[in-house]
Amino acid sequence: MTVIPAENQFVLRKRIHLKDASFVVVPVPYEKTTSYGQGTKYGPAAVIDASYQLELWDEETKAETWKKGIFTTQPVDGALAEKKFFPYLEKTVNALLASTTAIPFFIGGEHSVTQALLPPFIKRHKNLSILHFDAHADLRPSYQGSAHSHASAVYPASRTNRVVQIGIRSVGADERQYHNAGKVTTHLMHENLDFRKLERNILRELTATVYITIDVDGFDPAVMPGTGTPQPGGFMWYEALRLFRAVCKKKRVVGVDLVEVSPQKGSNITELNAAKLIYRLMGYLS
Ligand SMILES: [Mn+2]
Repeated sequence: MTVIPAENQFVLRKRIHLKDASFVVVPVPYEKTTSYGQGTKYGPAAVIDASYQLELWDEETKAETWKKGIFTTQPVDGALAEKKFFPYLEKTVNALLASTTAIPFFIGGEHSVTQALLPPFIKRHKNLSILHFDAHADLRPSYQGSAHSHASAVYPASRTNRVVQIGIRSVGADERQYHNAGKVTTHLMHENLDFRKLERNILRELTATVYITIDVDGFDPAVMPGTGTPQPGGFMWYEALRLFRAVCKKKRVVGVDLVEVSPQKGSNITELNAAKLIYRLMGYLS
């Protein structure tokens, strides 16, 4: 696979070479199984577009993170049928990891894409654990007839790897048996409002090498209103950033995905906040 740069690079419109990049952004505009609000296939383009509104100097990390090199690839082909898409995406990620040591940031798209993003990381990193930030447990073996559902995002990985869930405030009767069971530790939101304690717990539970999957609905809808299946009472901005900063500083984070941004008419809060979050995480990892 040759990695082709997108016309529009994240944060900077200027093109760079992949070999000079510390981070690689991969747009994944896939949407097939959304069950409520639609539009997440427009998420990646909206987030990249919003990234041009960010200041290049980040006020918290006090760094111009773009100087570390952020390479953005062309979007993957999200129009493929479900059966073809998942093997294709997994192959693409495998090829990407073979061609660069830059840390990938995948922008979805619906959360099901994580099913194809994770196996190449699991294969490469022994004892990888997954930090799963989400309102929903996403542990159903299948949902509405599809094993590749947004409601099944972390089920396959949870069979083999440790999954630590935070922000969770919606668990189905049919997935109850999978939360806080096997390799899954679920921190229900309402039981974990002491965020310092939560930070200590997740740092203990995660292994040394971590993949972070961020469903933006893990945030409170006030922070990320544009998403398909919102839930009340999520993380506020600084509460979440503190946890992410701790994980980025104390663990080896090898990959990140941010999914379920669904641009809304008349509001660009979600895509702007998502872009800022990605840039901030890159700053933590610099
Ligand atoms: Mn969710």
